[in-house]
Amino acid sequence: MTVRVVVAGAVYDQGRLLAARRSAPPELAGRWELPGGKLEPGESPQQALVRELREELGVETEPGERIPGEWPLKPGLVLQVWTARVVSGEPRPLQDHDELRWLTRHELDTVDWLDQDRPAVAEAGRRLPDG
Ligand code: 9L3
Ligand code: MG
Repeated sequence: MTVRVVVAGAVYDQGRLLAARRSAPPELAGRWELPGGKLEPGESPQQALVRELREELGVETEPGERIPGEWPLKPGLVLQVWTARVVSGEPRPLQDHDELRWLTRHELDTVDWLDQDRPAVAEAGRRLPDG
């Protein structure tokens, strides 16, 4: 079976991590995630991430490093996470999300993350300042 990659962004700004609340599909609505989506054929993970964050949040971003690890989503689909920073624009929930929050390290547990994102969020949180 070909495994497709979903790439998500650990988007940092001023010592905080961006969390996005899904509005779709119904079974995921209300849960929080690191924003992103599926690689299109021929795209690198970084290209896909930049495109997804542009489509979903209306911002231009610069990908950084990959957060080590790969997390299964469902059969044939795995999650990879890259750090990113916003280089222009202010993130807004344009599609698939209805709320965004910037969380400090101490606030990471205040939203109901998708189960599948939790290990990646924990790893991403280690890169936040102690504050
Ligand atoms: N998914 C899980 N965690 C994430 C992302 C971006 C996506 N951080 C799951 C939700 C969907 C699938 O991957 O089942 C495809 O995501 P999308 O293209 O609907 O964002
Ligand atoms: Mg998406």
